[in-house]
Amino acid sequence: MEEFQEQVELFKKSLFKNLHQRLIKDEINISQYEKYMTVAYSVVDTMIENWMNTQNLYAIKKPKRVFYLSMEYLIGRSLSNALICMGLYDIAKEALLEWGYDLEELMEQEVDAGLGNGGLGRLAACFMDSMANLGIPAHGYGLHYEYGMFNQYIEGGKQVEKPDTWKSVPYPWEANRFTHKQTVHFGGNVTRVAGGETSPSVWEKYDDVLAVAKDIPIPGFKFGNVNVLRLWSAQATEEFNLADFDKGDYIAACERQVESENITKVLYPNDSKFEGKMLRLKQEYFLVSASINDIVQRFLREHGRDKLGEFHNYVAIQLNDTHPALAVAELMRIFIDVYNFDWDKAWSIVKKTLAYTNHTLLPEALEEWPVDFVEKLLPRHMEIIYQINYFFLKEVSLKYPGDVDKIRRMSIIGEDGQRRVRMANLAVIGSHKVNGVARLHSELVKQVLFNDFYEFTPEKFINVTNGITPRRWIMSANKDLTNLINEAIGDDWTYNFEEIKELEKFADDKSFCEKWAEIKHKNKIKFSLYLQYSTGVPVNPDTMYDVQVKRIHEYKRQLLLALYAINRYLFIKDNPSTSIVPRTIMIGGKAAPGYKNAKLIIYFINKVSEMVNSDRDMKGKLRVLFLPNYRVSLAEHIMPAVELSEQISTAGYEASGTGNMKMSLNGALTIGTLDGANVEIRERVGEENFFLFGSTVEEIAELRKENYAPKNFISKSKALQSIIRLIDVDFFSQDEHGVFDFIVDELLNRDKYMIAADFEDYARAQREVDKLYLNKEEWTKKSILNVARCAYFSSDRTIEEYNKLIWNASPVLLEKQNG
Ligand code: 26Q
Repeated sequence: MEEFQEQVELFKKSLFKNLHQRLIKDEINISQYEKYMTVAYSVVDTMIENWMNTQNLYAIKKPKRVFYLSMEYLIGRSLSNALICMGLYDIAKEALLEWGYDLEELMEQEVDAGLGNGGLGRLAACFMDSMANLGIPAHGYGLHYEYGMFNQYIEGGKQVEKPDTWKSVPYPWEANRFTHKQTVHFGGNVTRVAGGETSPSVWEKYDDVLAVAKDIPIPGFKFGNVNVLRLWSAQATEEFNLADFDKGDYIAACERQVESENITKVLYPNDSKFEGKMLRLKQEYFLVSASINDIVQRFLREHGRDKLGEFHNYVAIQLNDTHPALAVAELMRIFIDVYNFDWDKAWSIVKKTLAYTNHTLLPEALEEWPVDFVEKLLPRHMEIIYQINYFFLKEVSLKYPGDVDKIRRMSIIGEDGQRRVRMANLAVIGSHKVNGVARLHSELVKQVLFNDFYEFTPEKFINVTNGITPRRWIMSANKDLTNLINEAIGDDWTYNFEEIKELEKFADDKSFCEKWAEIKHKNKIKFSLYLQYSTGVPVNPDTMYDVQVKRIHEYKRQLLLALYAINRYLFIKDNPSTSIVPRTIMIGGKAAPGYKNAKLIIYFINKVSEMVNSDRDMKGKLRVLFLPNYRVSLAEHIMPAVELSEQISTAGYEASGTGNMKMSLNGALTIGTLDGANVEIRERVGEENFFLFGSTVEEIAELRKENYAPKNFISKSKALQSIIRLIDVDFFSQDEHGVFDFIVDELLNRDKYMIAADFEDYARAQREVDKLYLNKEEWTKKSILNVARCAYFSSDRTIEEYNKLIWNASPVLLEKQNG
């Protein structure tokens, strides 16, 4: 206790020091944001020593290092997580209290670092956390977008995008590494020095852009390790400015400066469709070139030029989807043109260094860059890609002589129509391991997406099921549940998450169950207060919280939930005196700005919401809400309050999903299809603790083969007929005749994602949900079992698997800090 009070005093000192010296303020007239910054700086101060010690330790030990390359990191806020990792949460809370401030209130001041779209970006952030937690010598590389994921507003029911100005206030969590710069080349031309196709070339007359490092510290919890996420920011070079300015054309020089700095201006906001914009290609190469050069330079510093042939023994590079796939060509270029390795030697090192994670089966999301784009921007890389392809296809045709179709399919260059560079083929060919992100997904990767490659090199293809970090998603987001778990089973689970299984013993403990249910209810109240204050919308915590939050996409079938909401609406209308489990259906998520159908779905949900919520017959029985601006910080508020987790994608389309894990680990029950990681969640929690519905992957394939006609299913469903009729007669769009025609037409005539085929079974599963909800004890028991049995979905487990199956790095631990 005394020690605690001492630490509180120390923290207070640190607060005052930072307030004075960094914010240059005294205690009068401090804004809320300045108070938050004062706390943040004080926490950063405590991390700096571990940060430097960790990096120095790595430099001394010279271990194999892991480099994670990703175009996206959806970090969200950092304060709460950092306090927990540094063991400072209660200390800071008390210090602030004595100063007269509320920590939780100040935490709300922090902006989200929203440098990602959705699942893939959030996964990268969870992985950074777990790598630090496990003491793996790892570095993240990404881009420092000036504008991250847009802010979503709903105006007249429609999505409106506003820029995310997260950099308009000082951001305390990054260090400006202005001496750590890399120069990235674009354009120019290539001349061969001597020799054949595999010998070095000289790339010249290119334009240069500087990549300046901004480093974000990533603290672990179990040990004191602090790893670094390095984000590159584009800056014009001085030399090239000078040349231009000397010519006397000041404006032209400024324009070129602005153009090069545009590279890291904005995150592309689409997460499920490839958009072949030149600026995006520039971004991808900018990340790749700056990072790979940084990695090679660090290697040379640490191991020397003589060891370069053993590069792969000290460096593992993980490609987060194909977005950084140019790393294959960039590494080859460096080994061949700069260090004069012969082709075969270089190629063998590159393959042993790189590994690639696939996150999607959607054909429209696969990156295929027009050859003339790549040629223009990266002439030397295009040459190398041709050469890689030439050797690879030679091998393929040795194994399958005369199989021209196979060779056409496996080529890096797509020849139909405009010639394109298939980044997925490049990534597969240049990697020693390729993984999917859930068991089912990895099977489909092998059997469908990359079947030719799988048959060619089966040992290359593996599964590593996704996970989420329990630090942010339980310990930080759900502090009351964390305390209850600690009371019951101690805090071992916070260091070794498998220990959460010990909770299972308490699933039949009546008093524990009551406390568990109480906390869920408290979390529901908290969320309703948060919503009330942030959006002005009241929610009744005595209704079931039925939630679907994720990016809006047709395959995720938010429309299925909206149709089901109408179904409940109609039931209540028709049976006004029948009692029904009261529900609040909440749907949240952003639509890519150019994705018309997704935007229409948002509008539709909002119109249904208007109709339902204004109907007095629905009072206390049904509310439908669209939650605006779903993002990491909102996710942290809602996860602890969810009771029913909607994971209802068409089987075979959701690679994994990670929101499903977040909800389950916060005690929600899942209603879901056999898609992505749902399959594994259900397997682990037990089928009796999961509401399964819908067609399987095989059944979906069968339906497609037989020319799926939604009308065959609609004709058998009175409910669907009534719902569609209501939409068709403009019930939800009375002053806008026909706005939802597209939805009606899609449902009746195409129904690409087979909503009609799954609707009745979904309604059946929802009846099971209602039935169970009436039995509060049973529901609570299942909720506890969901948490107790989901240890597998910790990203610590995921990272351990990546390390065992792909990286083979050894942890280098700073002295134990917690536990
Ligand atoms: C590509 C080229 C040009 C512009 C944008 C893109 C682009 C950007 C982001 C393409 C895809 C993405 C993001 C994909 C994504 O988030 N996939 C999700 O990854 C999660 C983590 O593995 C899975 O859980 C989800 O199932 C999957 O949809």
